[in-house]
Amino acid sequence: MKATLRWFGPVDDSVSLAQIRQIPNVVGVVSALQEIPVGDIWPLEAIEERKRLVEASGLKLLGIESVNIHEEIKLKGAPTQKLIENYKECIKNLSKAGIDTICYNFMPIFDWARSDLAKDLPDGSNVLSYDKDLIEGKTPEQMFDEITSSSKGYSLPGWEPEKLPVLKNLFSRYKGVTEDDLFENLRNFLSQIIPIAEEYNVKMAIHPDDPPWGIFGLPRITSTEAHLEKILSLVDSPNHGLTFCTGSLGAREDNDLPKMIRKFGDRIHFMHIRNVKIHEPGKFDEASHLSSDGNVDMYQVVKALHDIKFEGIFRPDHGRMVWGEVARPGYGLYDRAMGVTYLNGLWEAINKENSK
Ligand SMILES: [Mn+2]
Repeated sequence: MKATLRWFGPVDDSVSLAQIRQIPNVVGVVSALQEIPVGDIWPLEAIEERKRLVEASGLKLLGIESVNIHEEIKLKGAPTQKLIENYKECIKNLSKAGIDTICYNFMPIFDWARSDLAKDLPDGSNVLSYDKDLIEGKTPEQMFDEITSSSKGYSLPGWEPEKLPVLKNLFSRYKGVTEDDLFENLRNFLSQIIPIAEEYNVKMAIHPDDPPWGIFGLPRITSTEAHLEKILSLVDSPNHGLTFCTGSLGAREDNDLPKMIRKFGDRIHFMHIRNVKIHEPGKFDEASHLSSDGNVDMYQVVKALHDIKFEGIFRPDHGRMVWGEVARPGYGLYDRAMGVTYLNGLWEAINKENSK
């Protein structure tokens, strides 16, 4: 498997490509043109420029995270067809630039949610944290305000400022939209874009819900093993696969991650590897990658990846903020570098054990 880090580009990330290049075994980054409004076509020239920048550092641009899906597609609103045509053009342009993996998600309104972006831990580090009691006491607008004001000035994909004024309207439009409706709208999207992904040799990789349960009464369809199984069955194609995020899925104890990795096998195109410490259902902190620091058994996760001969890309999903680093929440250099290094060690041990 190929190790990457997520990189937010030259103006929106505290971490440089030169720093990433020095992490052992990291051969590339996944990146996105988050300055392009959701729903617009990504111009080939802009993609190639990002690629040139990455390659000049000695790294490769190994995937895109993410090409986000416009809310109108998730709602199957009037502009859906035009937006799907735009999405097809994005796939084509990314393919022309040599990109073969695209991450996306189908979460209504909020791409991810936390109650705290910098919860202090006893060791002096801080982490993103989720407490359902704190979330349930808020309005969506309050949560929007709190999350965007703790971003330390970085953009937060999925929390674009233009969403705030339309939040109420979006919520009213999702009223009455069931999980079945959302599956149907996803099927409509996939049935049109997967043939293009096949033709252009691109692997589409849907990211699970984060957290993996419903919030604010919105439907969620990417939270469990049964959900992912149903999603994969919507369109039968090797180009329709998963971003398997152990951090998102791992916030539920009923998700057996190693079992799910073995089950979904070659439909996993992209791995996000992260640990979470579950305090009780609906309450968790992000944790260091070390198995004993959280609820995800990293040895078993990497062993399952070894068993399925995983050859796709992976990245440490998020890290803690350590050693006084100032960075985008979850995306500091230090703890993610430690995470990759730990995963390198697990992989080497499992690989050598199995090649005796
Ligand atoms: Mn993830």
